[in-house]
Amino acid sequence: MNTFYVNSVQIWAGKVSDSEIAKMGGPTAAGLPAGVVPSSISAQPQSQTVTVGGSASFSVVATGTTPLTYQWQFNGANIPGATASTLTLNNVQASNAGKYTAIVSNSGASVKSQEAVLTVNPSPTSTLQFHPADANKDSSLSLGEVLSYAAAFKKGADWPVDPNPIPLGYVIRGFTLYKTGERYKFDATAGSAPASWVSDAAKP
Ligand SMILES: [Ca+2]
Repeated sequence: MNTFYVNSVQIWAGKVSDSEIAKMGGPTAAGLPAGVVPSSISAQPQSQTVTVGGSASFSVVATGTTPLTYQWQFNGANIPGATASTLTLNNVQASNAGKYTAIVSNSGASVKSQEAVLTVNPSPTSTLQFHPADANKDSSLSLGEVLSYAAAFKKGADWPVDPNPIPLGYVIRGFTLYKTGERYKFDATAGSAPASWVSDAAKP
């Protein structure tokens, strides 16, 4: 075991000057304490395109003397709590589209990553808005509509609206919506089709 002796301790009342630091053991050319490697980014976050409701993930890889800290920004503003090397966005909405950057810092430097652009595509609502059995597209499933759909399913017949062949889950969903009041609405947050069509009791 090594033994260390402290033979002098000095306390400065004011700011320590570069020349004073130099006397204490030699700074680097950048004015950093000896041995500190400034943070630098070795892998930049990459731009991505996702569909509404999907997930996006941005990562940055950095080197330098630890500890390294991370702060992600969205369109130049800090994202609260986004302080890991990877930023994951779930259930992405159109409002999440924009520029993402990471700021990586350590005792030697604070560096900003390149911008990664998140593009958010709208979901194909033209086909998802209505249950395929809703022939007149009035957000209501009549008994006649669900029976016609079920009959086509039984026969294995093609239905004018995709998906084909008709999935059993779509038939069951149609009957469920009919039984719970006929009115329904499209709700992307409820899951993917057919779970995305939910009963809409609020409508008359
Ligand atoms: Ca209808």
